[in-house]
Amino acid sequence: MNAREIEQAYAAARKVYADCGVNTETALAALETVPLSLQCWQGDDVGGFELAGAALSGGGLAVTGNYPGRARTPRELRDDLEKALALIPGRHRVNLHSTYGEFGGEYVPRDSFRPDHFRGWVDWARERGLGLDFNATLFAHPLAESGYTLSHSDQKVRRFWIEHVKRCREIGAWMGEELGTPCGHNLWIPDGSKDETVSRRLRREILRESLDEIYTTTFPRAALKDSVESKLFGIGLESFVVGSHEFYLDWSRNQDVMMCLDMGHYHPTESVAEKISALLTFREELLIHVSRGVKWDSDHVVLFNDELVTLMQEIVRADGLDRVHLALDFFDASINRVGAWVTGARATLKALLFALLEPTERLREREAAGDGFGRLAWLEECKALPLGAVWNEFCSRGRVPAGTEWIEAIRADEARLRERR
Ligand code: RNT
Ligand code: ZN
Repeated sequence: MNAREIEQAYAAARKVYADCGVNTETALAALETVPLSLQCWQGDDVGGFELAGAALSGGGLAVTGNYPGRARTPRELRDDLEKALALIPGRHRVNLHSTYGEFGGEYVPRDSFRPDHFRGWVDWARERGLGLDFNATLFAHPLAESGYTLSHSDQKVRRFWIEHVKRCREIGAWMGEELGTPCGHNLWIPDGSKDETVSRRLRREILRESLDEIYTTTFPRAALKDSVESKLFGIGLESFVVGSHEFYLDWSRNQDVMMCLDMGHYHPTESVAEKISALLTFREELLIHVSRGVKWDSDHVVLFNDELVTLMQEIVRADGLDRVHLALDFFDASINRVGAWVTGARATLKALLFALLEPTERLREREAAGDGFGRLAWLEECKALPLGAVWNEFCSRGRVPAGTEWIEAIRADEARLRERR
């Protein structure tokens, strides 16, 4: 598709939307302001660069597949991120786990991580105008093996993890200050158990104490934005997860800490989209981990499907675009990893554009008039409006490939990845 074809198709689409009362220029302008946070861990199967760490183990997460080309060094990972970002329209952020520091060939225990271990990332991000987000890492570690970290009953183990999270929040705040854009620090812990657990209340009391201690330290909001992420179950954590939705919802109510809702962390028929308006009634901000659950997996590459579209509609309809942060969270080692990033990120932005192009005012009028049929019929008509033409225009303005060209760009990059062993 050449520039002229994109332009012509867009001009026609603009008219179709205008006839429905939608201004495509307003939608494009809004979409441009939305950053996605790209998860570094898609590039190396949640491996990280800790000497002892290497591969992900336990902790309720599982990465499957052995497609060639896994990034093995920070340099390779940054190269791959750049390749991905060059195919995603808009200005975005990079989300790091603490185990992705540059530790100079030395084993640094997690309770001793420091900002200078992340100097290389910050310099890189600054040069490219990217914001950074950050995550404490409480899995893939001998002290997480028992299945408990911040809710561990052994005081020594618990201290280790409390200290780790404290250091990660400090590092995050430092990143936010260095880059002049608040760093989102998200906390997810794998605590829980495969089978019937009797002392559930005890575990939750311990977790509460740990959190209370960690979050007494506060940082300027311009530097750090905290969030806590709940989960229903994980692999090997089928019966009990300490940090459940209700637990964090209640705990964070009186804290300056956002809820993080991961789209793969709820009952399969439970809608994360439906929670947006409830949470925005009481909270200033939220974090969404954009993911796709497939049966018992919660981390498939995101696609433009009903869950994603409904989520975006709820954010837009609730006027929550600047209060809901979007971070991608999936990892697939069975396909080209750069391709996975780009597929998920483009799907997310395209779903958001779909929501921004909704004739919401018309729908609200129908609704207010009690015209249920009219509302349904209009919702149905929206599905066949020329989204693709507006999307291509967005890509073209953002100087990234429109149409299917990005697929060829991923293929052309295969040889570079295959050299890695
Ligand atoms: C795990 C959570 C968490 C992780 C990342 C790697 O179930 O979704 O967000 O995916 O921290
Ligand atoms: Zn998540």
